[in-house]
Amino acid sequence: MPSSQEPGTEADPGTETNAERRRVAWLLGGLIGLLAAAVGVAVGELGAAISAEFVSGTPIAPAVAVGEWAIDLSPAWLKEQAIRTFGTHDKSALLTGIYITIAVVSALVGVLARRHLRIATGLAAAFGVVGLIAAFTRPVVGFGTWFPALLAGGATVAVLWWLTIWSQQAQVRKPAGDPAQRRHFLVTLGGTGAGALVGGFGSRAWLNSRYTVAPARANVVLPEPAVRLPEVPASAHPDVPDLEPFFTPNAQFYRVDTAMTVPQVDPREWMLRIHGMVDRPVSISFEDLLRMPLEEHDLTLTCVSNTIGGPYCGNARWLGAPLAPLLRRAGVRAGADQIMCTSFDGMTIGTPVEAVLDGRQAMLAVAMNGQTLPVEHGFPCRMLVPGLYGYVSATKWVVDLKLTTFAAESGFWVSEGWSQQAPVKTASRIDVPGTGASLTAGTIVVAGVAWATHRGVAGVEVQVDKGPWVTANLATADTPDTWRQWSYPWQATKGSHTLTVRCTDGTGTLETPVIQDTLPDGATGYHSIQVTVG
Ligand SMILES: Nc1nc2c(c(=O)[nH]1)N[C@H]1C(S)=C(S)[C@@H](COP(=O)(O)O)O[C@H]1N2
Ligand SMILES: [Mo]
Repeated sequence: MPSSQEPGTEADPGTETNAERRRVAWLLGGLIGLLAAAVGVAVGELGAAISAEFVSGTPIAPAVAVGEWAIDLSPAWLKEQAIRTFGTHDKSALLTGIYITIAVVSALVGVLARRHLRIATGLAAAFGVVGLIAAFTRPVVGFGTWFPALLAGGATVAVLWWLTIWSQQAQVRKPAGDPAQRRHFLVTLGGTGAGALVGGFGSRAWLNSRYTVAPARANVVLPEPAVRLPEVPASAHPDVPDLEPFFTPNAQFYRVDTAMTVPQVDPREWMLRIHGMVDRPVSISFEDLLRMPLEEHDLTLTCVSNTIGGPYCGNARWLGAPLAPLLRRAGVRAGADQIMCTSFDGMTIGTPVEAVLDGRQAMLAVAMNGQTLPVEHGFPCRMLVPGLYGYVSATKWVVDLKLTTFAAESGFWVSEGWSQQAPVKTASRIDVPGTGASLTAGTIVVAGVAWATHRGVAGVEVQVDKGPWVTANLATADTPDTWRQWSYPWQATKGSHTLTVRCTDGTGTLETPVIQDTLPDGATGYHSIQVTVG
């Protein structure tokens, strides 16, 4: 093989040009880098599965740890943008982004390794260290957090080193190489790739089968409620095609949280501690909780990140233990105005003490729409306080309630720039027809929902174009803590039209037309849709 070739000269059969060599280096280097990273990711999954199988704790694959760390580090506007762009899929989008980044960077590192092996392996090791640091920033650090990262970093470095050296030393390259060695090398590359795929996905499946509370959840026997609510009358839901049901099915209920993987909290190990500025700290187990008189309560939950007309609002019949008696049992000391709620996954949410003690149905919920709380909605227990946005009231996987003051500390979202106090703002939404719909002239039933949680909805009005506001038909109210559905038979004439909705809350206050962004305490402004009538 010639050691150099004049650029542009015709290559003899059996030799290669610089350009060709460079292409091989890029291809082979990139491939080796990718393979090394794939093995690293797979081994990380394997490490997480091993710790789930043999060591208790919270196993976490390194890429997931990096994702969670990225969520922690990203500013409020970015999280907000992610929720807006990807909605409930924001976590999978982030994880996809992380994997793409790993792929691109590792391919480049593989190319670099052909000339500067030490620097490249150093970079690969640095990546492992990032995973390790991410692991140690997790709220719950144990074997299952650092072990997978260590394993992943080590495997990446080893595979990069091994394959790079082999591909350079052995006679594997055409045309001069030895066909047997080349075959062996290619088979090894293919085997490594296949091994990483099978090992990675296999470990993920193993992890998912080990690290799951689904069986424990299925075993929960919900007790007979001390307070059972009558069925909501059918008239709470206007019978309009495509209008969502009065109660949002659990599977359709919006989900907003920072958890990359849904926390798996074993109800047998779950404990809720109530402490801080109290006379008698209280600890209750899940069994204790189920033995308390549980009450049903209908409540609409809304996210502060919900934009005008947005989907982050759901209504459910919850079952849970009233929180106020528990706080009284603990004896809240004078001056304590905030409950700092902490979840199993380290989320902190500051809830006003006053809201819990003023008579509203604040609860520790264990069931949702007649089913044991779904894992993604906080199993085994979540908090709910009517009238407040989720980020200041609805801690999922809650394990700790510390009585403190707003002056002394802030919860996660508040330290990100959201308001300390956040009552749900009055809002209304047109759900049918959808915006942009093409309709036929005649009677068109317009319908939607309106909420002013804990104040109730007293009226809904619809406006066509710049016309007068006309009263819509309100469906039967459930409680002031739930949304209210409405409908309006519109005599539609041909042309393009704008339909706008507004509502009046139970105190007689009209929804504000002032347009405000979600940050810092919830969006306002009227929801409008555009339709074409032909
Ligand atoms: N542990 C935990 N609880 C949490 C959150 C979170 O990120 N982590 N997000 C809160 C927010 S912002 C909202 S709006 C509600 C959403 O509850 P859902 O996902 O059951 O609809 O949960 C709240 N509780
Ligand atoms: Mo939220």
